[in-house]
Amino acid sequence: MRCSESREGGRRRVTVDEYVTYQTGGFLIVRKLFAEDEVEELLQHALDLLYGRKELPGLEPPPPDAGEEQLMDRFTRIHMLHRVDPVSERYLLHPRALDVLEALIGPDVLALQTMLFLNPPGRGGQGWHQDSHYILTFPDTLIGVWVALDRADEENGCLWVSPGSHREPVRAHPEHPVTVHSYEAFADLDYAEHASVQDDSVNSLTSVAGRYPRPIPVVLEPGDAVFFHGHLLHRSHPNRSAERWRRAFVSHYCNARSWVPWNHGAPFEGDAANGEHILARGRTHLPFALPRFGTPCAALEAAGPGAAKEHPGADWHPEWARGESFTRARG
Ligand SMILES: O=C(O)CCC(=O)C(=O)O
Repeated sequence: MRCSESREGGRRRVTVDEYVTYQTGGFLIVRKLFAEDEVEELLQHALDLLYGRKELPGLEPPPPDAGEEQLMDRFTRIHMLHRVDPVSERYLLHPRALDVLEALIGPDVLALQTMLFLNPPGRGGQGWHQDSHYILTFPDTLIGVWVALDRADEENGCLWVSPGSHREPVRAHPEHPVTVHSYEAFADLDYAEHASVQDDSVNSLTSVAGRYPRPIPVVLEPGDAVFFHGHLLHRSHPNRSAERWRRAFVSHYCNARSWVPWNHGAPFEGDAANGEHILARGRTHLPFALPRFGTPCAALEAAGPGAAKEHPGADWHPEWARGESFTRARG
């Protein structure tokens, strides 16, 4: 008997082949992670925020006379919206995403981060980088989930990955040598010079990616997702299409028993920020946060009835909507 036969229905179960694909290549494509109506909701939400039709605490509305160019320039990505936005919290804690995460990095899953990408024509792009360079978890169990809201392909700036490169240690920024790896323990681990910079001639991770088979574009239809390892070298190019958007909803998670000295650049008490991040699945001996908007998840189950009402105050930071890469957001 397969052990999964004894479990309840309705889950997005991961096959052994999918698990091995993730472990081997450092990424796993899951088609139709979000349903059509869910993608529609997120697309509409993204545009409502961009055009100022919906307001959220900390997200400054555009001036009433703002033209199209000015609106497009407002942000190409907004970080950590789930701290102030019930819609983003709901998709961060989406049960199908958590089902897959439970198999890949679980059983205990901590939800850390959200990014809403807009990328209209001519905008966007980020050079080679490893996400564990920015989001620290000890032991390192970081994983990203990149969900396409528009079709994402080479023309409009899809994600590119370097298959197998997740086996590399994480390279830290020279000015921030705190990393998941101890530099003292390595004989020859170099720093990442200009990580995330799109100019390959200055970004030292370009040559690390070059040690692996050719990078591949991750072409996705709306609702499809790629789950990718925190060490995987990946990048994107600007949207080169004439009129297609490239919108995406991206979240990061780690095993809830990892210690997380990271709060996206915002202050936290003590030497770890676990208490700021939501326990999405399973259990943990470490602190965790409740969902602020009551999205069902393990944190609420653990805290018992009534816990959803006890939201702490919002601590979202306006610079999280400046559209820059998250290089500045260490902490
Ligand atoms: O979507 C992009 O343009 C870059 C996304 C990325 O690098 C990430 O999610 O870590």
